[in-house]
Amino acid sequence: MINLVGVPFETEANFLRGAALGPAHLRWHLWGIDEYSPLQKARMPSLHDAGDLWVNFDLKPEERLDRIAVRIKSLFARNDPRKAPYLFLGGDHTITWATVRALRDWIGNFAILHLDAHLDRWDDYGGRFSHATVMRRLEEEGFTVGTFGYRTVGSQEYVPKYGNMYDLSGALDFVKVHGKVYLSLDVDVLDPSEFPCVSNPEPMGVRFVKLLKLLYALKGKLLGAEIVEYLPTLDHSHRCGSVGAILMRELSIVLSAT
Ligand SMILES: [Mn+2]
Repeated sequence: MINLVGVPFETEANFLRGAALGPAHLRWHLWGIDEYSPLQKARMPSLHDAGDLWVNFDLKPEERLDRIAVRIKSLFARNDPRKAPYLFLGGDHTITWATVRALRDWIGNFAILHLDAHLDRWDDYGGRFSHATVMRRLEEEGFTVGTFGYRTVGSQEYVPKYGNMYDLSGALDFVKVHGKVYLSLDVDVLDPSEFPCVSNPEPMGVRFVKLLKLLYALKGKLLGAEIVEYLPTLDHSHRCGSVGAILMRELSIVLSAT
């Protein structure tokens, strides 16, 4: 079994909007695909769905995220993340400020495997807490973050100690060095030809099949995971939702093998 939690959160800093609709649409698209994975020769584990964590949109992003973290920890108190890992559905990437701090309070230190077209290491991008600053804030909090698949470096950003531009090579070495990791998966790491429904599309991305191969190699190495930055508002043909649902299925099977 794995635990599923939606975090329908987005700030106003995103170029294109709609990430808050991600959890509802990913659940809906799950109805449209088979539970059996021919790729892993396994069926999706049962999902314990805790629903979505809504918070007052009038609050500042960091206040909303603190409240989300408190609610995540109350879920952990009922369903221990060490017994059945959690899969969080974003929401924009700012949610990681809530998810990983809640998990660290519960299980202690771990590193973050961050797959993304972007470094998310601006100092200020529509404020100190947004999808574009979150990995910098987490490094300031003492987290080790390895970023793989990025294709751009913003004017306030730095190239991280761990990571690789354009492709995912080195990600497994990062995991070997740091032990079990939390996977923070921004779907814009994929090439826009395969997944265009994102806030800030970047060309020269990762092919879906390559991402799946990395996920399969992460069996037994994940403490938890999140899928963020899917924009149903751009998904007029529902092509991204079906890719997202398959990603959920494949990742759930990998997580349940932990
Ligand atoms: Mn991104």
